[in-house]
Amino acid sequence: MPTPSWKPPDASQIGVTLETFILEGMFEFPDARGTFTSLLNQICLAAKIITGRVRRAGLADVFGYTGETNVQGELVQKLDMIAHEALVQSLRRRGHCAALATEEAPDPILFEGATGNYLVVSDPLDGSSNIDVDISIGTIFGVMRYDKSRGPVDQSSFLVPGREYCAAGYVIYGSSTVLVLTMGKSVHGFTWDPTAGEFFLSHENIRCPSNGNMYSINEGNHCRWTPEVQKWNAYVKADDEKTRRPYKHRYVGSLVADAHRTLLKGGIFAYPPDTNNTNGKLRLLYEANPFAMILEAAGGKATDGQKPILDIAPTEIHQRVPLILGSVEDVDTYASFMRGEGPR
Ligand code: P6P
Repeated sequence: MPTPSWKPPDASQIGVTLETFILEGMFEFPDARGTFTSLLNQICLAAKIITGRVRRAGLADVFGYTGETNVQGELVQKLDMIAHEALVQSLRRRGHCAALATEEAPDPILFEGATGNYLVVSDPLDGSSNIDVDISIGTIFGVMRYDKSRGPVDQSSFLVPGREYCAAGYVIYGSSTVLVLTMGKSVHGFTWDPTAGEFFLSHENIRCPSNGNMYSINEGNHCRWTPEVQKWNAYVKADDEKTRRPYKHRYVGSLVADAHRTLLKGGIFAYPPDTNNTNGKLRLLYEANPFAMILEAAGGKATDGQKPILDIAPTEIHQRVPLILGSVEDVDTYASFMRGEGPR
């Protein structure tokens, strides 16, 4: 990736918008022109629409519930549907996306007449239970190619391992709105500047530290974890200065917020299986896979406790999976406990 000879004094590189970055091939992705770039720009447009609605949720009567429940049996927040619709409309527009699978719809949404050979998976608004209390939420997405020779698109078209995704990203609506994107080789972050109406490069070539001193898990589930997870939990909380323990505990309860912090600062995020969620709680296609692609491209790791998330062959578009992600050393230590070999 060309390193600019001069950098502006401020954090963002004025002039390097997300579109420029893609068009100038800075993602080292040969296809990042034409339809692929246009598809990413449509996702970016949806992010702009959603961030506008999120930022004034309290003023625009979009707090609260629609009264419906989604395919997961979860109460649908008004903003969930607004985000879902923004994604559907922006992706339908250009015809590059053949179909979209999201958490808010039981079956994929097929875009009739689309000529493009891409599919998109998304959680349009992750963490929406935090909307009414102004805690960071986010949009998560993945892009995969669709092989037209395999016939008309349907659910089975989406059932490919995350290793085959050609792009993945998320938008975090936090103290600022940041869009983080990878095409598999590098990870970059773009911060929304409302005065310019653009995402500007602000986090160039994000790398996940090889280890950290924070762990992120819902401690309230302790009694429901397996003995192996409980032993790992005790390990990270034990007092041992030379291994940076006890780790600090940070848990927002919004995957995008917890995973974004772990990507930037290192450490580990874990949503393991428990007696309530025997396959974990998070969704493989549109939560775990996008973050796994991002963490691996940034030098981190993402597993189900043992094997890489990206190698899991999906059987159902809404299937859940245990998700352990973060610094390589911390994820490996967790895995050693799952094998019953954890350090003493
Ligand atoms: P729990 C939010 O509802 C979500 O889907 C993820 O964003 C988050 O990581 C997880 O659930 C939190 O679940 O059981 O800890 O409240």
